[in-house]
Amino acid sequence: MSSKSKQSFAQRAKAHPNVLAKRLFEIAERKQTNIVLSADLTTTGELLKIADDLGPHIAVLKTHIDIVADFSSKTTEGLSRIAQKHDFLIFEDRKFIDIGNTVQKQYSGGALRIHEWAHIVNASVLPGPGVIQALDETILKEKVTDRAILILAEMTSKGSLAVGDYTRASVDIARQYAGSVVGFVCTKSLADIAPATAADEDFIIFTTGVNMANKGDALGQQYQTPITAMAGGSDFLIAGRGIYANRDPIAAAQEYRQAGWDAYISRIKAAE
Ligand code: 5BU
Repeated sequence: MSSKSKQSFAQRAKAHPNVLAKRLFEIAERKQTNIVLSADLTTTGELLKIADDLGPHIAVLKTHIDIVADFSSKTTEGLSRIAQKHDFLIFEDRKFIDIGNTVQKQYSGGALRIHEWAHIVNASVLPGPGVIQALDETILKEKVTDRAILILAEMTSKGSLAVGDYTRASVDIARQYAGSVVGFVCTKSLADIAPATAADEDFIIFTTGVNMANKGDALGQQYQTPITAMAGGSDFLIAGRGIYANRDPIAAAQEYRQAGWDAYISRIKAAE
């Protein structure tokens, strides 16, 4: 586990050089939640309803905007309005993975105009560093301070090839673009596979595949619990069906929030 994961979000907010990372830690601390809701709903109405209902309990809402059947500018305008109302960030799980030239068009243009409304996006470094350079350039060119990138360093699906050298390369490339890359999507801390090279390095660990009731699904998804994820060095817990597909999504969100926050508090207490 990295030494930063033993510090509080408030301490990390103070020290972090990236404006969006600071804001994320401040939101988490203010709302006492490290839950990222993976809102994989397929209509605008359902997506906005879950965002509004669960907004008070989450730090970030993660979208797959291309699965929204009736997508229009109303979808993202609605999301941005609700994000402001409930004080959370929006993360589009786009997994950019192409040559830089294509990725810039996918990020800022097209039908989805992701750069306009998503605070956070993610990308795979399978194409090499150019994909991150392309996103970083767009962020710098627009002169905005509230946009950031996560590198997809590992995946939760059975047989994932995002391991070993690929994961190490993810960390190397993150260091080259540390102005915009604020962390990783991965299953655990990467400190063992790629130890920090600077004392103040603070990449944020987002962990998908978090579910309190199931071990996986029929299509290769593999789950861990909020407790195991936090013990492994995760900072933010990404949960989808465990929350939105629950009979009572609000109660489920509260339960995940409590479990994630308790695990966070015990981790920083143990380090004191
Ligand atoms: P679930 O309903 O909690 O299984 O949803 C998990 C979400 O996280 C879903 O949107 C996936 O696309 C996403 N995900 C993942 O499950 N595993 C990964 O390695 C990555 C993303 Br990267």
